Amino acid sequence: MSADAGERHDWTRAEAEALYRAPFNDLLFQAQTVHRRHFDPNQVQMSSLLSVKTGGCPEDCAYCGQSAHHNTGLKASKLMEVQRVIEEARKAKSAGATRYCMGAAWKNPKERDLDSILAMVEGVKALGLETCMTLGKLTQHDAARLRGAGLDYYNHNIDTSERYYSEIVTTRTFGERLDTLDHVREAGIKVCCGGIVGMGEREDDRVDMLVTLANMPQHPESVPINLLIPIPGTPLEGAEPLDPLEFVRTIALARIMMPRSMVRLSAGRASMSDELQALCFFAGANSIFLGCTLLTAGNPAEDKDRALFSKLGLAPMPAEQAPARVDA
Ligand code: SAM
Ligand code: DTB
Ligand code: SF4
Repeated sequence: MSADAGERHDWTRAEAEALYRAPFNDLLFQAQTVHRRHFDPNQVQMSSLLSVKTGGCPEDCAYCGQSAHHNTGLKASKLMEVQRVIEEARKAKSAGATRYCMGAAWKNPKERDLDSILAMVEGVKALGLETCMTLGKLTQHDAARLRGAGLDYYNHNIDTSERYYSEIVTTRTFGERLDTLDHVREAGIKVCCGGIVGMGEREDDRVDMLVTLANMPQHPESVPINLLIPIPGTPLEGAEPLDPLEFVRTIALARIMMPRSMVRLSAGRASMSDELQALCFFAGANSIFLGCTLLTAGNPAEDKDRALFSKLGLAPMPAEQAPARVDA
């Protein structure tokens, strides 16, 4: 792939910080200008999520209600039947989703589960949906098999800065996350990689997270920016809420630094006002999760999103307009 003239991979923290801290109107104007250069500003891509294996996860991510290390009262489940996953994907497609993202609360997929996982990818793809999976750490071999089944995207977030990572997760390292992302790229699967804000991180952690993403040899095709959903029983249940304008600044910086990526306004929309979401779309977010449940937590109901889209004059983005840029 050849990077276009506006795409950079050599951001310094100082440059990124200066943008992040610019007067709000200057930052949003620049983000919207970059956005319009690459996208129809009134179109938003819609993905739907399904947890195909919930809870009981051996990792200790401080934000997550599915970790076995926290007492959140969530009941762990086994891997879902393939046919049920395909049924759920069909419903999401009729609701307007163009991409289906399936998540499992694993450290990594086990050999005994791979046949079912590959069958889910094949079945969902056969419905005409883009497929995405998030299953934890992958080997090169796992990634190649997923690609062979037709997997379009793999979600694997870096979540925060390298500095703050060890305060959020102790059962794996930031470097292991980057290794899996390399395997995904090498296999020719598109990368979905972003993070969470509102976890008590500093401003420079938000900036550094975006510098890490933007300086990858290829920008992730999808960059989910999640606002922490504080889940009772997790270490972050009482995290100090982030000023919403800092969230908008994070979206704007992601848009400017990764001009051709889909920036997804991800977890946390259920607690956001219409006005805040409108500002995020203006700042360059152009993708959302559709449907009233994320993996385990709530998301706005579809009729609420339809009403918001109508008020803002937004339309769903057809699947083929989402940039496909992997040389496989
Ligand atoms: N287990 C896989 C992994 O960690 O890669 C995939 C599932 S994990 C739930 C996917 C992402 O959801 C996390 O990386 C994090 O960014 C986001 N997430 C999880 N819990 C969240 C919460 N309470 N609030 C906001 N985002 C959350
Ligand atoms: C991502 O960055 N956000 C999604 C998706 N990738 C897998 C997940 C959000 C999870 C929110 C908490 C929950 O539903 O348990
Ligand atoms: Fe497990 Fe993923 Fe939750 Fe971490 S974020 S505890 S890896 S399900």
